[in-house]
Amino acid sequence: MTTDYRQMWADLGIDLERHDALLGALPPIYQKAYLSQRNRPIGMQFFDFVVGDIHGIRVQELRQHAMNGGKVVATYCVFVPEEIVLAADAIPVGLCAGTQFSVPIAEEILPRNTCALIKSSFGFKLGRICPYVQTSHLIVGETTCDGKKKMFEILAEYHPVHIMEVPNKKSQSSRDLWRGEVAAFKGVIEKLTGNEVTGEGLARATKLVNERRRALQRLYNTRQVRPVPISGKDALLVTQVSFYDDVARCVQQVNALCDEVEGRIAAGEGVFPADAPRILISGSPMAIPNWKLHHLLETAGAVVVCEESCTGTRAFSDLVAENGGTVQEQLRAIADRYMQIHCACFTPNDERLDDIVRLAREYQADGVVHYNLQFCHTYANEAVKVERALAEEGIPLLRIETDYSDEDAGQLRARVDAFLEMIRG
Ligand code: BJ8
Repeated sequence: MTTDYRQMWADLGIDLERHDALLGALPPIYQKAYLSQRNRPIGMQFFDFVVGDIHGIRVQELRQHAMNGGKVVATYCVFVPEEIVLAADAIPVGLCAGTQFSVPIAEEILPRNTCALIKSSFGFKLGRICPYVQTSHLIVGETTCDGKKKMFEILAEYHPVHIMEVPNKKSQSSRDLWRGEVAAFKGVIEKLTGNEVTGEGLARATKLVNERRRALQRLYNTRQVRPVPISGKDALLVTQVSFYDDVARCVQQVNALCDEVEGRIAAGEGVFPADAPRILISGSPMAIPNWKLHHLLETAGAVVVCEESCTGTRAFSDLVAENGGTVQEQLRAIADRYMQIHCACFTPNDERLDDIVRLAREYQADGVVHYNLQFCHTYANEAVKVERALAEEGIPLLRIETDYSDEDAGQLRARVDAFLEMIRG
């Protein structure tokens, strides 16, 4: 890191001592989880660089945008429509919330028996250790789960927050409510930026975000073949980085990576032996730098071939219709696309069960690992139905409930080993 960044971090109000400790902890973890992998695609070098420079150039870009009068809008959930933010010439940035580092800071205020994702995100703000939060002019929260919803109320004491109401059902009245929330969000963003969200702006932003979705879909499709040409860890990292990198640059880098990985497929090259157990992970999102489960599985001889998760297929599966039209028509198309996200906050949520079974088939998964962050009650309860749906199809399931700490590493290792042993028969 250059000294220029230190000045920038200081200007952003970062607690430099804590921040040094955070950045000091990352390289050995990354070395162990990522750089030690063999036969990685060359295209991953860009993503290695992004992680190595995690609070550097990208923060500088956002800060430059802010100094030029632009706005930065931070989010924690794939329900927040980026298209509207981009259409107003603001920059959306998905905040990370995947590290144990910020959890004890959050526990000074939040109850301990809260999901790690909530505590991690809150701790980043409370401890002033995330330059992305500090750069942002607005955090957009949502009502997807009770813990998050109430955390955002407290977060609003420290940072400007807008909360979108995500309904809990997919009935017509819920859809109407959500359309209203999306329309109101346009007003919030216009007020923040002073820019009007026009039909042209929305069409341009929709096309751009769809391009990123298509690029990620393309990457995921390469994981359906055997032997798999890219590790699950690498694919997860690409998705994680896509939340905060510049959208156009991300599209270009992911497509370049796909060119290379598709070349591997044509040459029959894989990163794991063809008979390595293939695992679909389903459940709670894995915000950067949460690589815990992937690392565990892939160092036990399995390969993760897909994530049915908001840091996976739920982030990019559906496109917004690019039909143009009036601002109202486009907002409606945007709202309707986001209502297709099958988060466990919905009841009923049978579409998610169908997705899991379909993805297990498409990705030739030998087993599914249901990943549940401790104290995430929606996913934990929905896992009961996931288990039944998979049992009907004869697909083995392992349910993992964990947090960001390493305290349960030994126990998880034993359970993963036993699961893989069972799959290998
Ligand atoms: S659309 S999955 S990103 S809410 S914070 S629900 S882990 S207890 S993150 Fe999510 Fe949006 Fe849904 Fe996706 Fe559970 Fe924790 Fe709540 Fe969480």
